[in-house]
Amino acid sequence: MAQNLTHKILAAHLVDGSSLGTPGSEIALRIDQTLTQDATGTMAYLQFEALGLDRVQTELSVSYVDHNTLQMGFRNPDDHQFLRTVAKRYGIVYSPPGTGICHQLHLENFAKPGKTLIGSDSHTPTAGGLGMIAMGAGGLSVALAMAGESYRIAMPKVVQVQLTGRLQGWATAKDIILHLLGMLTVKGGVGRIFEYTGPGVETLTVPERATITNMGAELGATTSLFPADRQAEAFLMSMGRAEDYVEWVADEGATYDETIEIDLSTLEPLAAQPHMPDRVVPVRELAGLKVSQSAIGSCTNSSYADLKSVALMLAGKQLSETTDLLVSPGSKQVMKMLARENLMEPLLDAGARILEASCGPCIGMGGSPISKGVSVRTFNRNFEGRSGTQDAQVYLTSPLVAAQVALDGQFSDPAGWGAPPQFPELPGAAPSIRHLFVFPPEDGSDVEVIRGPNIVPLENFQNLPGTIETRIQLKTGDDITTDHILPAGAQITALRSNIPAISEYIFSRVDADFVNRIKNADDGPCRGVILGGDNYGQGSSREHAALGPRHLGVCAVITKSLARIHRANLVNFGILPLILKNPADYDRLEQGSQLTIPAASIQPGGSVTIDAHGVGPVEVINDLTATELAIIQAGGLLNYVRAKREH
Ligand code: MIC
Ligand code: SF4
Repeated sequence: MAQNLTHKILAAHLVDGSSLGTPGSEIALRIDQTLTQDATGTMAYLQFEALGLDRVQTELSVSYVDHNTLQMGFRNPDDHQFLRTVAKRYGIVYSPPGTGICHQLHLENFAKPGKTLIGSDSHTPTAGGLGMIAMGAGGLSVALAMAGESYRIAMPKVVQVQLTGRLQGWATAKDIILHLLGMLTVKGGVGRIFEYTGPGVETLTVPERATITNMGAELGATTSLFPADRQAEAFLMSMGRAEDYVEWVADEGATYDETIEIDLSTLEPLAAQPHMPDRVVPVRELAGLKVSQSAIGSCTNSSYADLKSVALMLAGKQLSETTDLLVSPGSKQVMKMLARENLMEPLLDAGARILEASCGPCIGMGGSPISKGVSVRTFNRNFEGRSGTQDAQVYLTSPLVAAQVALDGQFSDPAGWGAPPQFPELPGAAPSIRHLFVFPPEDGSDVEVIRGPNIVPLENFQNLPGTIETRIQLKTGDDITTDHILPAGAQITALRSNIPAISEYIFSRVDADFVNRIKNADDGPCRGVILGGDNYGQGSSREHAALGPRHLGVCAVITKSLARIHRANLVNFGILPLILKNPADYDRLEQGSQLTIPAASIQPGGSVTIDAHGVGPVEVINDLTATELAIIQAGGLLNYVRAKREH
């Protein structure tokens, strides 16, 4: 039978007894590659160590340092040292701070068509631009994949995104994904994989494709992918990796669960307005809006072609005196290519500030906008407060739009911009930076893993009690992001390897009293439940948004619906994800409502009745598999796997 590309790659990685079955059923996959970044990686490697193996079991595992690169005290440098030594000890490739942003580096140096990758960062699907199944996961899931365990997910629906035509004028790849976000919203991709097909695909280079697969994460999608075709071959050749090319395309006549069509020639420059990536409008509608800052880069739009087109636009011009321009290149390779073609000079001369090749302003590590400032960013997220300035207004656009508004100091109608710069071709042979990665020795058994004071040992969690007696400690609205649960920013993110310390910030921007309240609850092992709305936990893969609440004593989250990675993180740390059978019960329950949850009666996929004191019975369902339920009952995945491995 004719297969789509998603099914082909998944089928080649199915672990015994598992079948592609129907959407929603559980599949277990062999994982070829893993990646971590520093902010989630320290925990992932502590968890890997706890499994007691001598070496990673994957074909390739890479540890990138790109989030916490600021060194304003011992914490981040200590983390880097831990990551460097732990990588050498267990057979992991180490990418030092400043080398680049994990997704850009992985695409350029390690991604391979037809392979599977999981990464402890939600934008891991970026590598789907090169024809692989690349998924974001919590750090513990990545640790288990490094230990050779299969990765279990609910089989997603496969959505065909049929592209026809060719981008025109100032429209770019970014506008394709912004268009989809406007159409489908941040919940539209949940339980789905987006597979791009059709004649429009051939017109897009791998870096353009990667911009689209990167931001598929904002749709809530499991992942997105493009075929590995002539464009993929050209990209790999340019990267000096021609030998990694294998053709991976869908069969002729393949079928899909759903289809969306986009005529590329009809797209125009778009912008996502504050504070959600799906609040998309045409740029022309924003004409006249003053812009105080423009920021180009992040894992979404920091490729050679992205920055070259900006350099060409800025050549011989100067920024508006009221607009700052920050440029974060994706990798040192990108910087070398720009330098080689004398393209750094136009950026510098125009007045741009060139930052390190790291996440930087995208995660509030410097580059915060002025109070109430309008910041136009080529990034993928514009959640409130994420820039570090609580009342800043962040718009997401393509690099071309971000460069134009930096020149003009305001938005204007692209119809008046004249001819767009030509889209840059990939260089025939890009200068390599391979020697900057630290490759591990064959045998790392005598390498000492160095742990500074910022590396705090893992905590042991108890089993789930049979009956949970506790109260709702917080009631939240819809679309709560992991940035709401645990904010980013230099001060907080530096505590990622110290759970007791970082837990002090859980929900700090939503309800400053939350931590106090839950700490003072005298409810025994379960100190509280969170009541959420729709799409709870969307955004980042940071498992700290589950681990922190667990440390504080949260034992269940009751919502209308949950985002995929966060749901998995809750399971990994033994927090019960329960779903209201009747969404209207959300309105009946209040913060402070006392609950009795008969946890021992919960069956996989079944329903139970919670006694909400003073409110009455509330029915909740779950979509847990038998294994997931057993994991939660054991107090989390680490307990579960250790017990299994001992038998
Ligand atoms: C993000 O973009 O929010 C991050 C920071 O890259 C996160 C990971 C993290 O919180 O460490 C992500 O997207 O998973
Ligand atoms: Fe880094 Fe931003 Fe990409 Fe997250 S979204 S990996 S913080 S550049």
